[in-house]
Amino acid sequence: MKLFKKILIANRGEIAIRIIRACRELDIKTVAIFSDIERDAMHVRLADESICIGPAVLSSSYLNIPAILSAAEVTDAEAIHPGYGFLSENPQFAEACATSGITFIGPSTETIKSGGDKSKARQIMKRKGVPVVPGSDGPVVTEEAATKIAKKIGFPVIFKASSGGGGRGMRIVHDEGGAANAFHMAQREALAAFGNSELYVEKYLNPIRHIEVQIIADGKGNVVHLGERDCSVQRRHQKLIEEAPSPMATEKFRKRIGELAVKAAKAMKYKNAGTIEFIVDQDQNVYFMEINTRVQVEHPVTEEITGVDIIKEQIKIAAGLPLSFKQNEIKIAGHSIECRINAEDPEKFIPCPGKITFFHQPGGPGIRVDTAAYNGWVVPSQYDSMIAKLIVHAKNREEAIIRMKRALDEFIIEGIKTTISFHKKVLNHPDFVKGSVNTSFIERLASGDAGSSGSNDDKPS
Ligand code: MV4
Repeated sequence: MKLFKKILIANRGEIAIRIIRACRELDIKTVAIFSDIERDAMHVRLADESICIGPAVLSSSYLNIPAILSAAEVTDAEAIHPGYGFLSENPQFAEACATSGITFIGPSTETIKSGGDKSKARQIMKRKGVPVVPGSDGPVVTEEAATKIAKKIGFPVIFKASSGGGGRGMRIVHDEGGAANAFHMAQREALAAFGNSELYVEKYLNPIRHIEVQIIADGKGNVVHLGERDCSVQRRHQKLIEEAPSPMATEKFRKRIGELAVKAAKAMKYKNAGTIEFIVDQDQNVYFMEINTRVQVEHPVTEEITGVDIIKEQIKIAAGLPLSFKQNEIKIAGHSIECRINAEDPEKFIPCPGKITFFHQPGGPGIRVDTAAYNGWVVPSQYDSMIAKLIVHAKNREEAIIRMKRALDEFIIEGIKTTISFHKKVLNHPDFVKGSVNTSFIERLASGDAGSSGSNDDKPS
């Protein structure tokens, strides 16, 4: 029995190719969509069919809901996989698919909506017994109310946009004197970025690790977690390196955070694949931060250590199949690391689009490269600068680091600048080697200060 005859992929780049690969192995035909400037893109070549849906500008192409639905209709696609970014967490898109009789491969419109409202998601978790950082109960409307809560929980606090994410519409406040200004700055930024100025308040925790748990749910009551990923190595809210398992996690910790993630998923009536993001402080307290209602860039590290094909599972669940595994069948094997290779200046992280004049990707044991790049491809300036994900798998963290360094040495990309040399530096850094990283690691590295202060040792001093 075929799950679907044909799926349209509402995305581009490496994730479009990742989805095409899953479809091929499930004997499902694929439709690629592309913008005017992406006629020569690899996802277009690898799909069974392709449709140009408009000019390069996002609102006319990869964010153009009517054009994408028309493309699905004319090609007789029964389902749409949104990938990550673009329309993947847009409740109007999920709803429009349903109205057109097309299966949206992801959670329900309601779940996407609740996940997008960070203040509401926080309230749901609190009510269902998933720990949240001390803070406001729901949105805070006035600067006076925000200051009152801040004084109650104690400074520093952080004002966050309810529609936020990615660090925009966020302000850290160190004392009462700074509260009013920060409140209005955050409001203004949130309104400009998301069209919604609503804020909520949390105690600001630092240093922290960003640890997230992959969950998968079939909508029939089965919710399974696939362990945690440590995404603490990031710069200005852009993740650079992800790994699984977390170097700080014991079996006991994994069970604890995994059970919290399952509880969080159940609280959202979750269906399909999703990620529960947590903040973990130095005493290993775990707090719910956000839920991501899409497949994530870093899903491969979880696939490598669990053997679960997350994209295939998403498609099977969307087709109405129950999960084919139980929690006790999920075993963590070895260690996996992902380096995001961006077309950027490795020191200033400024995008560096242009023609790739030579391209050779690493291979051999334990190496996976998810990319849409090829020799002669022109990296467009209109889209994000990530051009490859280099993923390694080895039997433990030490060997995974050795393998990643070997793979980075083998990776040859000429004609544009990339972040390969940056990754080599991080992989040689004593704090990274120790697994002693937190979300300030890269900023401290850039200031020449990493390793000297504020490092998260995970042991009491
Ligand atoms: C926090 C926090 C400390 N305390 N919340 C940044 C992005 C947004 N999704 C939430 N973020 C944070 N929320 C409290 N109560 C610190 C951050 C944060 C961060 C979180 C994850 C990964 C990297 C980060 C970098 C800076 C700040």
